[in-house]
Amino acid sequence: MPILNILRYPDPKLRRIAEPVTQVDAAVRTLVDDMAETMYHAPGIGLAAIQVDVPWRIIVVDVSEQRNELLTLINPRIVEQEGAQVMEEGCLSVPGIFEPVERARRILLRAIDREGRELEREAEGLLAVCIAHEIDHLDGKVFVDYLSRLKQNRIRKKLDKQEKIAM
Ligand code: GNR
Ligand code: NI
Repeated sequence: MPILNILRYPDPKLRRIAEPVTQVDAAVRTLVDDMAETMYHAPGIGLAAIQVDVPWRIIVVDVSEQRNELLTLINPRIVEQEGAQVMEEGCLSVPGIFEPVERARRILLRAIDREGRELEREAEGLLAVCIAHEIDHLDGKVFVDYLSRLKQNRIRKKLDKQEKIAM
């Protein structure tokens, strides 16, 4: 299975709003499998389809230490949230940058799984942060949007420099 290319901030394609999945068919399952492989290979704890240039509402997440608790969430939505927590976030689309972001401490989530079944679950801590980070991607948002203008400009300059070294 192929490792997919991950778009890099500030690519305007990361700003698209992903479309709901209407049917969990073979094409969706193949994408899910390729996304999981790409996430584990990176390595990362989550990946949104938007990051691999597919504007569908699909995310994969695995925050387990053993890397064996894959969550596939299709059309995910947060239906309840409470509390607040600040965590240092990173993003595969913003390599090498880590900054604190405040999000809900606990969320209640509804989604469709890889088999097309409705699921509802609670998440807190890192899992809640990661799911919120991925759902943001589906809405065209990147974690750096929560940082000050000054930090955003510094990040853009740093990534530009990295890009030039890589070429
Ligand atoms: O790998 C990732 N680590 C991470 C750490 C803290 C908060 C969020 C994340 S998600 C990120 C992978 C990614 O970019 N998903 O979109
Ligand atoms: Ni990300």
